[in-house]
Amino acid sequence: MKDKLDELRSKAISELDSIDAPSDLDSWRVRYLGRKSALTQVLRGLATLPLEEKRSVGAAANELRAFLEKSLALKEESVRESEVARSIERGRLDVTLPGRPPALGRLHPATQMLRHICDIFLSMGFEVVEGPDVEWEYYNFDALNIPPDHPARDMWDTLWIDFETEDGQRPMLLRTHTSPMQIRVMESRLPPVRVIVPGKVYRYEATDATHEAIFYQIEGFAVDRNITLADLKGTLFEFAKQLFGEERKVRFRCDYFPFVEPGVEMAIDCFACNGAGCSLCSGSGWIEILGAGMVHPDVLRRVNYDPEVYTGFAFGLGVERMSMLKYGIEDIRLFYSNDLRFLRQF
Ligand code: FA5
Repeated sequence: MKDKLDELRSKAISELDSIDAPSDLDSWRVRYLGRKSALTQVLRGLATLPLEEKRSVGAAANELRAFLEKSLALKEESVRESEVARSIERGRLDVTLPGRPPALGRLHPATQMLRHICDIFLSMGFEVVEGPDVEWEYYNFDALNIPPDHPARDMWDTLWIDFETEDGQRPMLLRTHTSPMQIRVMESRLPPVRVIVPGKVYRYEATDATHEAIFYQIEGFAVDRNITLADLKGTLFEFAKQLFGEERKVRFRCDYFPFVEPGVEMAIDCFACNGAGCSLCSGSGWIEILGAGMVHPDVLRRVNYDPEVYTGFAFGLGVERMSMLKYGIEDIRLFYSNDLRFLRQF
């Protein structure tokens, strides 16, 4: 058996030496190391040999296998090198050509806007906090003065999670807004708080040019002694100036959200028509950009903040909508349709 292995070794090596094309290396590998090769047959047949012979033949066959594998690897390398050398000689490979630049990715336009808005509020002393996308009904609704059966629940078309408690309730959902984080943050710390919460929100609604089912919001709120509506207006006015430019006018009007009192909506004058009225602003001259208000005393009481001592403001804005306004994007669905012609513009 030993002689047979020696013979195999010298035959394999002399054939390997004579190879100079990569395709021949593959057939050599099949012939000498493949499943049907003589060496593999020897290794498979070890079990039938007497113990002594099994040991010595096994060791020799394994050593030969390792030797052939190593020789093949060395040969592959030298064949590759001589291929390159031949290509250079023939002038087919020009090593002086500049390399191909690797394709660089970039931040998604929604992420860019999200970071930009966070930076504006960070510069005003706000802190960034994040919260869960899968939320309890309590935080998304009840704690925000929206009990079951309250008609305000219709303002947020909800995706409920298929999870049932022992008493048959289904209290888990995908958050419809970032406002639940008002409660979570206030529950976990004492005033003063000044926080912004960027994150994804989910709504069970049909998409159109201005509505997505999954989009980003940024919540902001501040609670302390003596915070007034003037602080809310001042903060949001400064934000709009930094994002949209000095020349934009801002308008506050009453609006309804159950967790603020009073509630307001903020609009900027339409940048397309400068307030004259056009199709973008539906002829009104104004474009609504966010909802806001003074934190409702019942919300403060629920987290054990004394509304006689502390007051606060809160606001919530849609990130993609801000990009649409700033860059004149006409359809929100462009953000998530993965069209590189759109994405590469940012
Ligand atoms: C809210 O979600 C309130 N939580 C905002 C709030 C916070 C009010 C704190 C008061 C105090 P609303 O549903 O209007 O409100 O959404 C807020 C913003 O999200 C809107 O102004 C808009 O910019 C954006 N938005 C709403 N629905 C969509 C949608 N389907 N697609 C994209 N953006 C949306």
